Amino acid sequence: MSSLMHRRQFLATSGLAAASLLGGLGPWRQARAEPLALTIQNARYALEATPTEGMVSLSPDAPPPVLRLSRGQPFRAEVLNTLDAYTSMHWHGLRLPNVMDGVPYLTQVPLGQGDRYSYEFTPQDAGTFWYHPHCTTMEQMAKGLTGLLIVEDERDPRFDLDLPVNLRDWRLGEDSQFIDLYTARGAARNGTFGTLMTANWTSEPVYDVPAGGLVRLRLAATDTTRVYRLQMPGAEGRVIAFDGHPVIDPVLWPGPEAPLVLGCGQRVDLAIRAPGQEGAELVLQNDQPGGPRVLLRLRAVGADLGHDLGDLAPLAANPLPEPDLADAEVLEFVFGWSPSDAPVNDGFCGSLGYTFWSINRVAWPGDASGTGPLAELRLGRTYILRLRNESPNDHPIHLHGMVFKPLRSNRREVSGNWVDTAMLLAEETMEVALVADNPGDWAFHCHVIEHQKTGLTAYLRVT
Ligand SMILES: [Cu+2]
Repeated sequence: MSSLMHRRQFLATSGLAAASLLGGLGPWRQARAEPLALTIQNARYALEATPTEGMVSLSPDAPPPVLRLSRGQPFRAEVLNTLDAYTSMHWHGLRLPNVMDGVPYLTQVPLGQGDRYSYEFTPQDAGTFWYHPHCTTMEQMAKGLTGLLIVEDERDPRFDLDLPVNLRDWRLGEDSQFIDLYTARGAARNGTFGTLMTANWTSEPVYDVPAGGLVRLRLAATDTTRVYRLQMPGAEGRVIAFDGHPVIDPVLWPGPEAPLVLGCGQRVDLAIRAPGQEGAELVLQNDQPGGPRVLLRLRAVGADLGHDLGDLAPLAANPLPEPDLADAEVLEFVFGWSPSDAPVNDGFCGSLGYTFWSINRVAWPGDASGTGPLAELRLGRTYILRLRNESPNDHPIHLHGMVFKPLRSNRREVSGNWVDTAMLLAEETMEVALVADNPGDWAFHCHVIEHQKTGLTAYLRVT
């Protein structure tokens, strides 16, 4: 029997056992005072029967742990880099001081081998977020360094099970070892897709959930390339949060007719009532060419708890600044091909060796280039960002440090929920509104990492 079979069977034993597998350290919960030591290091892990060597994680033999913080409680992490490559850590979706944002040259120097950086911030928003490096990003993310970060709130509704899920792919050969992490062909189109799809570093895990119980499924799309089109047919549930923030504009349940589009870096929280009958299953799948592909299964166990979604308290609102649309300035951004004479992006943080993409016709020339901001925003002012994708490819456009609300699109109805990423479909123009309430230089880039690293990167300055 393969180790994969062993792990699947072990995963199936209980939801709690599964949760404890999320990191070699176990899920980490915020205690008092002590800084959390995070050591970026090489790892080895059996994604398939044969262990994959040369992975990147925070322990030698396990996925990066789920970090659980508390809203309003200071968080301190000391990150140590043991890799023979530069790195940094970014806390995706969190609204924090600029100097803690983890973007090389913009907010800190890159960390060489043996370097440390103390990250310290107090989360003001509760919800589902994640962390990943922002230097040598392509290689380190593709090889494993993506983990969930959950901010809890004492007012959170009580679920029978809280299940964080890290959705991502891997590019492995027949021998389960890494193959080329990207191709030029992919980088110039929709990115280079993985060969193995996983949830929590497991192919098609089965999670036991209490029959008739209420489950909070926290889904994070941390893949470098894949835009998910999620479906959970036949489930009784609702979408309660998007990109970490409580849903204020209802989102359709992700069924076969209306897959939920989750771009690279985005999160969605689902509240689900598990089937009452023991053994009954719910399937989370991705709608993709060739037909739906199973990502994970939830299997009801035990006697029917008979809980009711209607009894769940709503999520408490996060303290987000409401845009003043009557007094908004419009800023235009166009995402497309790079000019033919654009230089190749290079620097300490890794180069793919090509330039294909640009924002406002400028290809990001390199992290250390000293390029100025793409736009300067006045602190406290409302802006409408008009985001025009003139390419035939999808671009999940992510802004650091602030969140925004989609207003309208030329292609579809958009939901007016707070997000940190505008999921721009091919040829789509979307307008989003934000209050520039966080001073600093904030990275603004596509989260298809091959696009980010071949020109589709810039930053906005708020003063
Ligand atoms: Cu892109």
